[in-house]
Amino acid sequence: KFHWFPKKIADLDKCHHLVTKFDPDLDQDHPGYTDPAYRLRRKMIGDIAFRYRHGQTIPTVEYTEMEIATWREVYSTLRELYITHACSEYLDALHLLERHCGYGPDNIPQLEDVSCFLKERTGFLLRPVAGLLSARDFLASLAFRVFQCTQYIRHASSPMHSPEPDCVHELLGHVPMLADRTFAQFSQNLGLASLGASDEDIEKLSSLYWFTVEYGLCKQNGEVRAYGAGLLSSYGELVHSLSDEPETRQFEPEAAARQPYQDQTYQPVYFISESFTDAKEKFRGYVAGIKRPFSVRFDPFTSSVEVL
Ligand code: H2B
Ligand code: FE
Repeated sequence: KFHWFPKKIADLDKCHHLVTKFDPDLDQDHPGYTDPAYRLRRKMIGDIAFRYRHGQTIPTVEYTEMEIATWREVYSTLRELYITHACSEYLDALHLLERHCGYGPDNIPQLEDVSCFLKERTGFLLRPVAGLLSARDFLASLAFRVFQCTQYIRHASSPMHSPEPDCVHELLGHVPMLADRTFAQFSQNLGLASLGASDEDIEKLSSLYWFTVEYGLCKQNGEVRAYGAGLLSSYGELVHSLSDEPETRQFEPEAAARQPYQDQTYQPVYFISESFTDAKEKFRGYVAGIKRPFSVRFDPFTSSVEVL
């Protein structure tokens, strides 16, 4: 007996299980907890995600001056750091996004435009989501080259930090990397490995996801650079990760899958990959060790998985 999982891309309409951790309505430490206007705004934007079905155009959000000011502050601060801290794949994609997708300090890009851009680059699509998704649903969508993306922005009182994913994290952290072919394939492989997996394996894959997609570092021309979205969307941790404070280890999937992770403060340890190709190859070996009573194959012509 194994867990239900989506077999075709439209099945992702059923992968919408939110985790209430960090929810501004329930978490007293959330910076928006005592701000009813913020919580109302979140409901309006969240409704777009609840109503969304696969294949529809993602509705535009007219962001307010205050929201754009929050975006501007993060964008300008991070943009300068990227030059010395982000990997080359990230920088190349960011330039394209600035040229073709409305990326810049004065505009919050629209998910529909970004989704069209990614579709042409790597076949990835975005779909709106109202908050933190369960790991199982989140990983399952990656199997179909779909990235579930929040559309609201963090609270104005803490532009440099958000306890939960927001559009700054998605658009500045994840999107540029999803435009890279090798990284996109790595992400999809992680998703495919999660389909129908045991709860225990989902835990391990989440941990792997955490130390690569969210907090990964890589080598580049003798230097270490960041490619993880959690780093590229957080000024403080981006600087910290490349300082000599934290412990760093060579990326090994087995070790990353077992390493406990931190979602409250900076990571105590980071894993450094030689390259995305290297990470992808090592991950292939890891997946071969996951026991499932079936195997899956993605059919790109129909965007569905065959169960073998
Ligand atoms: N949900 C959303 N909306 N965005 C994420 O980046 C995210 C998620 N990451 N759910 C997932 C969980 C990740 O932490 C894993 C796979 O556990
Ligand atoms: Fe993320």
